Amino acid sequence: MHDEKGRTSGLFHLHVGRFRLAATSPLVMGVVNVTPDSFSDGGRFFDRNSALSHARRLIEDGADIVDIGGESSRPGALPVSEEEELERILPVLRGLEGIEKPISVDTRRPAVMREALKAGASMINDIDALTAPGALEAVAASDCAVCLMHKKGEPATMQREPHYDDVVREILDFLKSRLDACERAGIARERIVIDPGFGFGKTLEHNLTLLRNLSKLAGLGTPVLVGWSRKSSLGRITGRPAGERLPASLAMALLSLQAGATILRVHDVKETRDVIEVWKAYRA
Ligand code: 9MG
Repeated sequence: MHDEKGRTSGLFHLHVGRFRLAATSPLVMGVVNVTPDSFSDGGRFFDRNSALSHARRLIEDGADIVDIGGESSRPGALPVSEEEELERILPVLRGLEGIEKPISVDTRRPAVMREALKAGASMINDIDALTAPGALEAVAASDCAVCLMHKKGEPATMQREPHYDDVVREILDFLKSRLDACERAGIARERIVIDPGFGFGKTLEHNLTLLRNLSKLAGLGTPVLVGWSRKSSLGRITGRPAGERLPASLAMALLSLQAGATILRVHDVKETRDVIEVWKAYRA
């Protein structure tokens, strides 16, 4: 982890259900979208078998955590029903039962959280940072890890001229208040990671300002997860479509590590692992 000056402060321990991730090295979270409309993989893993083989492939490639999502949160995406979300993710979770890596579920619905945890998930990745009524309780009642992400607005409209007076201050204050809410709900710090939510109600400039100030988030003393992989900000910078954003994603992975990120949420696990090795060699 990094302190507020960006210095490495050694081991961090993350308590993820039955797993303990003690890392001297950053972690990779591999993405499995079980959605027909994901911006970055065009819904290629929508059916159960493709999602399962993709999840296994990510683990072979070196993912430390696999994140499964049944509702797209790309800009412009509309919500799906709770039933639909459960129908998408539960068969995948059941198919991964017994796998020796923690499985995270990307959801903001407390009922989905509870079912996913019963079906073997060890982590909840919540783009709403447990603000839905009952979400704190659903996580507190288990021993799963949780990712608290900042987002401004709703996916359907969040990229329509987002505005902040001070983007870094607002996001720090929001994440601090969610950490306090977790503490009051009895969710131990060792179970929590925080995330500035790149691209969630943020312009390219907001994202870059946050990246330059990531060490301030890391200074909260909780591992920082970031997701830049294939995002539209990278398209804004390079002019390339989602399928051609791997080099830009890897560049952002390296910059994020240098700025204090400890978990990288990515589509391209094998390539990202190489970035981590390069960064570690440089730091050594
Ligand atoms: C679901 N999802 C899409 N992008 C994400 C990001 O940047 N962070 C987290 N935690 N989840 C994300």
